[in-house]
Amino acid sequence: MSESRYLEVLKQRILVFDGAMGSSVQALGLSADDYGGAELEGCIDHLVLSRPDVIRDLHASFLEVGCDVIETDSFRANRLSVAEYGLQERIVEMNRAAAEIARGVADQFSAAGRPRFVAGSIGPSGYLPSASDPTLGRVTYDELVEVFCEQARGLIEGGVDLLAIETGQDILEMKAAVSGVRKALREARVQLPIQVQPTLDTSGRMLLGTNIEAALVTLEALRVDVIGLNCSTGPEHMRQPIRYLCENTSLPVSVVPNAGIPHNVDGVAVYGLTPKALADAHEEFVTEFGANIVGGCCGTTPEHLKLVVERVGGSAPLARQVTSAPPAPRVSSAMEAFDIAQNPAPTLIGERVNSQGSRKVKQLLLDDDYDEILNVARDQVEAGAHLLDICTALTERQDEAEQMRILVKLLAQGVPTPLVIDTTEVDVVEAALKSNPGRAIINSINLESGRDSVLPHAVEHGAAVIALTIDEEGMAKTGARKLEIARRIHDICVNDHGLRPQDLIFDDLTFTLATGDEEFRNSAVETIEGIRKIKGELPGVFTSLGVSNVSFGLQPHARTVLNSVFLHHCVEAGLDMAIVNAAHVTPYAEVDDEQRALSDDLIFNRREDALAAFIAYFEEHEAEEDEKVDPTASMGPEEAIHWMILHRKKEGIEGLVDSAIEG
Ligand code: THG
Repeated sequence: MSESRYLEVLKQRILVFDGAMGSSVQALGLSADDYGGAELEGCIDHLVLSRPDVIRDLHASFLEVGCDVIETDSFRANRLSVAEYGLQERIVEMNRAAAEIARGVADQFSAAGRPRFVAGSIGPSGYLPSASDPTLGRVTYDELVEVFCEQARGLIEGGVDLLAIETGQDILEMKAAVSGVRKALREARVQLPIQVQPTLDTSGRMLLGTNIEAALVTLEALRVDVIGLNCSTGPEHMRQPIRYLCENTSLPVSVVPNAGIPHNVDGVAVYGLTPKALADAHEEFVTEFGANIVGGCCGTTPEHLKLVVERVGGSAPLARQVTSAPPAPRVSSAMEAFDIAQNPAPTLIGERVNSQGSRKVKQLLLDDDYDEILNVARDQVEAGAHLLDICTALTERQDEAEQMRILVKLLAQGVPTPLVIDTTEVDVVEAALKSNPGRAIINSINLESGRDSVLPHAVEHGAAVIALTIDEEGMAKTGARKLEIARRIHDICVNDHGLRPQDLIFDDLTFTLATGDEEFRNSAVETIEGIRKIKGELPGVFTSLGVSNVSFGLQPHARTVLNSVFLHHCVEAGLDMAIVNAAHVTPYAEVDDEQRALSDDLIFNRREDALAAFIAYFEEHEAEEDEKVDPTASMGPEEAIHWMILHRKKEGIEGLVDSAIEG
């Protein structure tokens, strides 16, 4: 199907949206009868049925001053928002009517070479799915998808040119809205652009704390067509975030501010921004930053838009810097965005919040002690984890998906870190993605399982995917086989599912070197070689590794040393990310020459007796290490407290303070 007219025109010229619907209607002082009776008074979305002429005139007033796009009177026409008026069974009818009215007026004003467009307005539900407050969070993601699908169905039937999901306050709800709109488009067998506009308060964050970087990453990953900001503030507070968007996305950017922040005068919201001030701001956004769409939200009148049209309407968009240098691929939490590949490498993925990798977390999950799991997560973040791997699989219980849902929701509010969803079950992946207000990483798929069931969810939610080099024959053991499998997975993901190379993270796995078995002695070398080949042959993809697998079965201190040296070589070969116990990563610089040499011999399989020599060294030095681990053992209480304060050992200090008090 050919690209939409709207997106085509956007390449040529700046488009001007209309001004306020809500505040314009309020200014008319309509009666209860106009709304269709006392019980419907104030329901602006119902006017499309009771007073279509009023809405038609409002649309015309903006088209007359030269606006290119009018928005349907349907902002709150979803079944949750209009339930208070008992209108929940008339959603499709209302939205269809809203779209037909706007379509009719827009067509009257359209001329050859000067199309006028209709944007189907979709506002928030009034519920906040990410909120911790259960009264606000009482709607599920799946319900929201249906709510917005139903609204979009009416708008599409009425003939809109695009869907505008606007005034977004909760990024998870915006995700659900995009999914709902997509579903309605699929069902109607049409392709229309989706424009998304979160709302930032004066602090630059969405209501639940999402900053503009995270909002961009999360929404762009959903493959929306236009991204921008509307409502809440005047243009002044939008300057920095709009500049950010223009510098960091190649999508068209829209900016639709209020006529300033309203003051309350005798119970009425008064918007003070003058038409000139709005036009000045938009001129800057268009000519300095490269915004593509401008318009007005609450408080903006035809006078405002008339001046905006005169100033910027129809002008050619700026060629933005970003189009020549696409920004680094990122993931996001509910709060912030992070580069997938941190510089310096590697990106650290905290491994502890894992029922299968930590006895403690396993017990906490068995006990449903989520608050304590949150503490484990916070410790990982404090220790330097950029991302958190989370796993809730337990053989003792059958509710992995439900525990995952609860945990994701808790972590989204409790840590600023994007999440890595570690599971082999597709329903668990789904539960996680539907409760995560960010762009997550799915861990993992392989050629044996997961790919065809999990990948559609990755696409739907814009998630990145860790792919293990495992096929029908099992785990690849040589660098060449690891590359061969990675190539197959790459082709399936990119060609069959439409993922981009940058959405793929290959984990070429390693076995432990602790057994000394002939069969596994080259495991580490082959893994390093696999990383080098994958990075060399598959441009744009990332690599990750569960590093501590290499040392399973060795003593703790020996493990941290071997992990550190192995990680060093992997990063040199091109490893981007590592799943580690963030609190126990020993910097390579702290590993001495003798330990490096012993580790290298083992990793690169250079000596027949490499494992024996490595183990012997650490057995010999274990006694010393014990002392190193607790130098306070030989100190008096005061000296010990002093040492601990110097070395920032919090638990130790608390313990000692307690015993000092008792003593
Ligand atoms: N690749 C990918 N995902 C993975 C792995 C991988 N997920 C799981 C695992 N491997 C990475 N996570 C861990 C978690 C814990 C440990 C190792 C890897 C670990 N646990 C201690 C042990 O077994 O000795 C247990 C300590 C305790 O109980 O507290 O070492 O490779 N994509």
